[in-house]
Amino acid sequence: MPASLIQILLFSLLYPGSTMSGLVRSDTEDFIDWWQHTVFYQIYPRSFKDSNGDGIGDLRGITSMLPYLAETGITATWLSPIFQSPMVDFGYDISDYTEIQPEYGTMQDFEELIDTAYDLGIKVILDFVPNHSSDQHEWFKKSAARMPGYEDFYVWEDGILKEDGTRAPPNNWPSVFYGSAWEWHEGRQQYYLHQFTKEQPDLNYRNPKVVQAMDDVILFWLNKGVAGFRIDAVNHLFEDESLMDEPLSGKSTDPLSYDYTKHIYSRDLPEVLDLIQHWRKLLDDFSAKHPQRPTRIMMTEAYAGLTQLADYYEDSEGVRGSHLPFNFHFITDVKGDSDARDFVYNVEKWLIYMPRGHAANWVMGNHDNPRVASRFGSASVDAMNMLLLTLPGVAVTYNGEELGMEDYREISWQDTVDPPARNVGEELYKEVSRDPVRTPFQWSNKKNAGFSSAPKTWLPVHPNYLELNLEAQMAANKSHYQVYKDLIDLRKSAIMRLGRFNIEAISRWVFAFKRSYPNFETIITIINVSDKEQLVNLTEFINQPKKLVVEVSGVNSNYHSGQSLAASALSLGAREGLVCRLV
Ligand SMILES: *[C@@H]1O[C@H](CO)[C@@H](O)[C@H](O)[C@H]1NC(C)=O
Ligand SMILES: *[C@@H]1O[C@H](CO)[C@@H](O)[C@H](O)[C@H]1NC(C)=O
Ligand SMILES: CC(=O)N[C@H]1CO[C@H](CO)[C@@H](O)[C@@H]1O
Ligand SMILES: CC(=O)N[C@H]1CO[C@H](CO)[C@@H](O)[C@@H]1O
Ligand SMILES: [Ca+2]
Ligand SMILES: [Ca+2]
Repeated sequence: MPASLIQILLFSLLYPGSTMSGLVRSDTEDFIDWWQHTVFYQIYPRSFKDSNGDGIGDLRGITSMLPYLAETGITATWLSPIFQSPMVDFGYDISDYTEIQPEYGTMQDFEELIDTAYDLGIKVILDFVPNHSSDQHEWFKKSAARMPGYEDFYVWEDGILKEDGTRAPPNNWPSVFYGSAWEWHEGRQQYYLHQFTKEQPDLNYRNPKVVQAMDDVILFWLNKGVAGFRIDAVNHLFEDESLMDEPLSGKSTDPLSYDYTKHIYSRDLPEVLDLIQHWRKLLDDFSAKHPQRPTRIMMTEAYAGLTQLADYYEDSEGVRGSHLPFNFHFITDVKGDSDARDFVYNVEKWLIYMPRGHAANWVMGNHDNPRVASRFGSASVDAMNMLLLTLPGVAVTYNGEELGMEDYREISWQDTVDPPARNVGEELYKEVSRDPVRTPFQWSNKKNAGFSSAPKTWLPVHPNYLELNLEAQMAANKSHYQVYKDLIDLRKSAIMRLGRFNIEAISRWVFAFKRSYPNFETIITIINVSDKEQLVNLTEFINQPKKLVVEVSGVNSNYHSGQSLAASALSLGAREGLVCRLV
């Protein structure tokens, strides 16, 4: 309804002081740009779709499935790394930032992907991994050989020569993936820093040549038509120049474990913010120069404190940085046994810290963490998608979560490929392995779940694919996929972009939130986060003599869409979520 939309926009211009927490609105932006209210669908390229039968997902596979995204109503996707890589960390170890990994295809395949996506109205975001390259990158080889111009591309140090003539690393910093963060290089006769695997040497951002080289990489891909970047591990970009030992955290007694030290010299340094702001400017300048394409944006990945993440959005001086600093609280701060207060608290705290005029974002999963069905139980899949997709701002979905795919925990040691899992050994690998969340996408009940025609896929397919797959969920009368799609449809309505937001814990186990705006029907989401059924009274929360009508209900719900409910005595099943409309 364009007429009412115009009314709404006028309203927000006329009444700029009205409170709309979590909603994009500032005095300078009188419209909502594409990235402020979109669903970013994360594709893990290795596991999405294999087009040539080698058991590994690839670009042509992705391109062939873009119509699926479009049909689902997805208009933006971010791809985990597709660049040339020895694949020690499955693409997060890049040996050439401007080449496509041959296993995934060619530059022409990539250009076709971008063109197809553009035609389907899908924006493509690439994963940018600036903290480290691969040790096979020519920059690293040149730096190791002290070639002029490259000597200081990486973080090199002599280390400590002990009295007995043996050598030790410069300090006690452990790598994120276990073991010292320093590796001795025979050729150069120095240690180099690697915050992740030893095949991922950290680039030295105190060297302006490195900053320039990475700017060139960003511009290269912008010129290919990408809508922006998701920037990996930003809080690891800088280290304190003193390289002092870090204080012990007391959380682990194993000096090789990442938990052993408090990372005060190797993480979250103030310089990180400067670099984020520098990249923002690069993107803004590019967008200004090429206004025919949508605004180019950055999303940043950092498991960091709220105040830091808020500064990424915009610092205390008002300088803007990341469009969307990932909000991982649904991954890190709520669990299967969290109650309604925990959810309400985690939603509110983000909105409280986020500076005004920015877009909230909610990440429900990624390729590093257990899937929703495994974190909250499979009964929670629909409720968690309702939560994700009806909150204000941006939602981030990891591929397969729309089907409620489950972790495959039974991957054998022989089949395990994830580096941190390989590092800790056969006894402990299951505790840290990220392979279970990276198994191939379950398209159908055919061979390899329709992912590949290969005799063996790079990771095994979850055996539950015979029942749990897209084809079955499309054919069913009701399924996780259809709930997800209904929610995406609902998001298109103006109320979901503009509605003011209010959330409350109704009881210990049930919380509800509403999106409301004058002259629009209010949308209410109600979620029971526990395992029992009970009655709630929503009269006070609704506070209007209106009828509650079901808009979207979950797979196991007794309610169907269009059904009228008594707000004063609403029964919710275990782990049930409901999205309703007040009419
Ligand atoms: C869908 O629902 C109809 C009517 O309720 C029923 O006859 C049909 O068998 C259902 N189909 C599936 C695939 O469950
Ligand atoms: C629900 O709450 C309202 C307002 O507090 C109260 O008037 C009403 O009696 C309650 N209804 C039931 C069925 O408990
Ligand atoms: C969520 C995410 O992208 N995690 C990545 C962070 O960076 C390391 C090293 O590049 C990767 O291994 C993770 O997958
Ligand atoms: C509506 C409601 O509160 N339902 C129940 C959800 O589950 C918990 C614990 O299993 C019950 O205590 C709640 O009553
Ligand atoms: Ca392939
Ligand atoms: Ca670094």
